Amino acid sequence: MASKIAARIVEAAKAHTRRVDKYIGYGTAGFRTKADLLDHVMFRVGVVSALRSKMVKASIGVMITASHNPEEDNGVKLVDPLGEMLEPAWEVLATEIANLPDDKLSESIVSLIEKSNIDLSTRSSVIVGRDTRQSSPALCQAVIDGIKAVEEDSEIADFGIISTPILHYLVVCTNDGGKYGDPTVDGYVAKLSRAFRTLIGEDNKRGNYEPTLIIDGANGVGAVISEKLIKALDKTLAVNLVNVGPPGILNHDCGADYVKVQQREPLNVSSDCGARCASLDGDADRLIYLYFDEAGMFHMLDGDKIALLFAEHFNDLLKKSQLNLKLGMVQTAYANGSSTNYATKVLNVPVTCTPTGVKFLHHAAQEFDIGVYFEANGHGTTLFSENAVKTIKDAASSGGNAAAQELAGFLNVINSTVGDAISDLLGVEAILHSKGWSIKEWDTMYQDLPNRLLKVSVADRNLVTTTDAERRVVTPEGLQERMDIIVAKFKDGRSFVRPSGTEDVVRVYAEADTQEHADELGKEVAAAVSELCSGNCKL
Ligand code: G16
Repeated sequence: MASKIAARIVEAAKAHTRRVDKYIGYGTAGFRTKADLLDHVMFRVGVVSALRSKMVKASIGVMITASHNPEEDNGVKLVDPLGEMLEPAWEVLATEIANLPDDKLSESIVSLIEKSNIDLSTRSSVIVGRDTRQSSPALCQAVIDGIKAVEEDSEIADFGIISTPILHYLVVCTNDGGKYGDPTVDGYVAKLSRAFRTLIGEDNKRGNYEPTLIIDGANGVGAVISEKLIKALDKTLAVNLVNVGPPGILNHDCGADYVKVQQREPLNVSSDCGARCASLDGDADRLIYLYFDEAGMFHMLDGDKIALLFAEHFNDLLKKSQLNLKLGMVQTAYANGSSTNYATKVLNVPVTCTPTGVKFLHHAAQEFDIGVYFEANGHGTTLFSENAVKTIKDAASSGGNAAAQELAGFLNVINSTVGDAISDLLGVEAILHSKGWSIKEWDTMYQDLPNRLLKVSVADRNLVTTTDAERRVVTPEGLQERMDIIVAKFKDGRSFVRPSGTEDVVRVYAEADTQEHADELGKEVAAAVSELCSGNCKL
């Protein structure tokens, strides 16, 4: 049976031959590179997803997206049955299969089926989604061809253009028989908007909170979903949606990554706009807030500020409701030093540091009853343990505990399956409303240490290896020692470097007491990386 399926796959693969011998790895968020290199990878991912589905006897998700990357890139992420990222051992298998020469495919598929004990009689079930990139429909077809090569009548639910978080949501709802929500896009929008409206109640204006918001849709799927959401919110929140297309300019001078890295406003948002703005990224899993003050100065509230807003509010609600649940936070090395200080010293909330990649943060957040995890780039969510969900719901339903009822409301607004810009946005708005805060009051919770992110193009970014949650360099030899000397010159200086898992660059992070010093520190470290890896530095 295994060899029969392998023969079918080899036959179908003739329409998706491996025309490039560039090695393509499973990076921070799946396979990601230039779209025109990905046809054979997509076909093989389709094969892997169908086999994985048979093995786990559940629906698997496949999302075609390169998220924050430019339009010409594309990629694919695989989602396991509980909505979590693909199991690491299968990342390795998928990478092996994606990079095999065509004539080795058969042998490798047979060995995968036999070694993993895959029950071939189970019907494959795969849920597929894609972002708005022009290359996505053809790459999606390659995935579907791969799924069908394994089994012609596989169950394929092709949802077309959806956000990455919606794909995760659909996988969870499909596998749990609809307990988490209705497994449709409308079900997702209805669930979140209903929960938000319940939290806000009758009066959508409170204290200094104004229910008006600009959403920067990054010219991508975030704009598509926001349009649906705006209708469903029914004026509870008045939204002015900008950067809604046309196709081909995804993330161009807009979106969460642009705002975070360039530390400036996106296109079509200006200093006289007078409102707070939420920027989404290309697949709507990241969120960054921004505003201009009375003097016209730009301010950015990134993933750290969002995490602290959630952590502070949940901490407060836990105290008020007298529920004995352990709250914790998870960050990466990119977290601003001030945010970690605020969490540990002011809120007394424990903070775990993991390597970059939401899969690591998600895992670490499961250690707490309520685990708030965010990367500084705006990618994150809050996890509630089974015990937390039960404790909160019990307290809320017994009556008279307003804080527990509010916490219960957040259980429905938050998409715990993965970082979700739309759900996070509604969470932020609900908290600001609850506190009666303007964005400025939120911003003054703590002051960020000035920082700078740089990219260095090098011949081989994998020359750089790291340890200690990416905070120390192991190779190239001598780089960490050079960095230690440079960092010591700057007051409050901190810097680290790591190879990107989504772009062909080495990333450099620097923070110091002033912006000028952070910029200088970043440049000096980038120059050292460039010299030791023979590359060139660019912003
Ligand atoms: C992905 C990952 C994030 C990661 C980001 C950048 O985000 O999901 O966890 O922070 O890539 O990764 P790197 O620095 O390795 O390039 P997205 O939104 O692009 O899918």
